Amino acid sequence: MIETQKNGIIIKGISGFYYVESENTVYECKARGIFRKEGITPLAGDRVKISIGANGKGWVEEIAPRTSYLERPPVANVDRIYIVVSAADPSPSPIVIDRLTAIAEDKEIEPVIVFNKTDLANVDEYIEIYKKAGFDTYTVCCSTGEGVDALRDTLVNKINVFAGNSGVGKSSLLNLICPEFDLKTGEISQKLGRGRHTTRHVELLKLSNGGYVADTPGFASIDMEKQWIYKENLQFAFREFKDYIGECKFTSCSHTGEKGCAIGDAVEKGIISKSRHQNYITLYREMEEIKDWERNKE
Ligand SMILES: Nc1nc2c(ncn2[C@@H]2O[C@H](COP(=O)(O)OP(=O)(O)OP(=O)(O)O)[C@@H](O)[C@H]2O)c(=O)[nH]1
Ligand SMILES: [Mg+2]
Ligand SMILES: [Zn+2]
Repeated sequence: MIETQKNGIIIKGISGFYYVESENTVYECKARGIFRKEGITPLAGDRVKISIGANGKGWVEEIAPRTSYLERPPVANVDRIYIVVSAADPSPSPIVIDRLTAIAEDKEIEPVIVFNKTDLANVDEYIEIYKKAGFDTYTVCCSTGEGVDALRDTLVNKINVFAGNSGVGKSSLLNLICPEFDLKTGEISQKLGRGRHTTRHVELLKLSNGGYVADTPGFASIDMEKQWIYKENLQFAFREFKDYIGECKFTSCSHTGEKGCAIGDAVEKGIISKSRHQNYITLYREMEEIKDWERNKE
């Protein structure tokens, strides 16, 4: 049998089939039984070696070690999470942003914050918070197309995931970035109420200038529930805390209001934003509630 070996990337997986993109061709592949035996599920984003038979169908033979992975949505080797926030309709929710930045940081994925719908309201107050925290922020407007070219340039040669509340304009933005994507937008059914998502499965879409993007379904998009962070690690998921960790009066300081807390002092001095610290406390309390057995179930 004639077999060709190729290197590629899984762009989606549907009921046991993996679609692997290699040199601009997509091959339908199955995974070798060895992966199941080893408890490995191939994911979108996996860099793989495939063999292609004479019929053009392939087998996933090898999966390269992952540099990162998200559980929900399941994507491997994500370089950046673009957290899309709309200036209005829906208005920005700092707790959603901070939850997503914390998940990203915990997984060593770079969070980037994108403010959309700038035709509807001013976002300066939020830009200030996130710039101060040390994030790259971008301002775009799908109605006017403003800022889209600059954003597109940042996606090149990377695996990027777009996340954020339903209705913030993720799909609209991706359609402007690459019109061929032709993603459905604005179909949140009024009749069925909130929470009905227009975007459903994970698929990596290839950008014409190299790189991939995944549009993820709305609401909080990246599901926190299955991506818990240990409360002890949460401090490291707030990058602006870094210089102060280890400087508190008590070595066991949780930075949630203890006396002599260096992070609390930096908040008082206005160096760290109040809103970020408040959300850190909220997330810390949530993490405290999670028992170890809950983390280990599934
Ligand atoms: N005024 C205004 N409306 C916008 C802008 N961008 C997107 N919209 C509208 O916002 C609505 C929601 O946009 P979508 O792109 O579907 O939002 P989404 O984030 O993909 O939503 P889900 O798929 O449900 O997560 C649509 O009706 C868009 O036309 C903008 O810059 N300004
Ligand atoms: Mg969408
Ligand atoms: Zn402290």
